[in-house]
Amino acid sequence: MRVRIYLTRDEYARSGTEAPVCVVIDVLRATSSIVTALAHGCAAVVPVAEVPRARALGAERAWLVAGERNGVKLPGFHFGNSPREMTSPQLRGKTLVITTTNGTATIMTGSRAKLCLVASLLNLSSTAEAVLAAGGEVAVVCSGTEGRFSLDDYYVACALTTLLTSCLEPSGKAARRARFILQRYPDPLDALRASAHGQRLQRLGFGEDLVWCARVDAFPVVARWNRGAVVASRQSPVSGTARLLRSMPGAAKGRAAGRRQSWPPDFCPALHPVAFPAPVVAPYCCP
Ligand code: 3SL
Ligand code: MG
Repeated sequence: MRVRIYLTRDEYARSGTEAPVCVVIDVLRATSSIVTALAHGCAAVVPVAEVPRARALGAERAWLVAGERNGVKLPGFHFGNSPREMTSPQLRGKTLVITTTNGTATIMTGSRAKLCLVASLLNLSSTAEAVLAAGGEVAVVCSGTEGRFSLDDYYVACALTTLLTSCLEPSGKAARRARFILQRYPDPLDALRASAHGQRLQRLGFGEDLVWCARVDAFPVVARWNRGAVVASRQSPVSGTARLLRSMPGAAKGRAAGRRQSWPPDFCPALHPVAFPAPVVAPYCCP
C-alpha cells in the first residue's frame, strides 16, 4: 500500500495521479456534514459545486437542499452546512443535494478514482478499514481553505495515514511529520480550533460544530461515491480492522461529555495480524 497526502484539491488535480483509491477530507465541515447525514438515515448525498445547480436539482427532483457560502446557509435552502443540522429526521430515506465552498468540489474531483471515500474524524476507523480492504495506491486529498493548506484537514489526513500505517512501523519524514502533528494536538478539537478555518467558524458562531466534528469514530459509516452520489455502507460490527482500531485506547469512544480523549492511541503491534491479507509494506510519503 502506498499512501500519499495531497494538501489541496489543486495539488491533487495537478499531480495527475491515477491512484485507484481517493479519500477526500473537508472536516470543517462538508465531509463531516455528509457523514452525519448518512449516519442518520439520509439515503444519498449529491455534492454539486454550483449554487444554481443545487437549487435546480432540488426543484426538479424534489430533493432536499443544503449548502453554504461564506459559512452561512443559502437563502431558500432547507439546511446550511452545519453537521448538527444533519441529524434531522426530515433526511431519513431522502436524497440531499449539497453545495459548499470547497468540500463538494473536492469530492467531485476525487470521484474520478475507482474508489472515492468521504472521510472525517467521525468515520475515521471505518474509512481506514475500507482503505485497507481496497489496498493499492491511496491518495488522501485535503480540501484546504481557499486553495491553501488547512491544518484541520491535514490533521485528519495525518490521523488516517497513521492508522493505516500504524502496524507497518513506517519510517521516513512524512510519517514522522504525521505523528508530530498528532502529538502536538492530542485532542483533535484543539487542532480544529487552532486551524484558520476553525477560528473563522468560531467567530461566525459555529463553535459547537467543531466539537461535533472532533468526535473520533462517532459513526461506523463508510461513505463512498457511487454513481453521482455519496452513499453509506455500514460495517459489520465484527469486522476486523475497525474493531481493532476502535479497541485502541481512546480512539473510538467519541467525545463523551467532558472527557478528554487520548489521541493518538499507543500504536500497538498487535494490530498487525488483521483480517486482511498481510499489509504490504508501505512506502509512506507526502509532499
Ligand atoms: O468549504 C467547504 O466546503 C465548507 O465546508 C466550508 S464551511 O465550513 O461550511 O464554511
Ligand atoms: Mg474546509
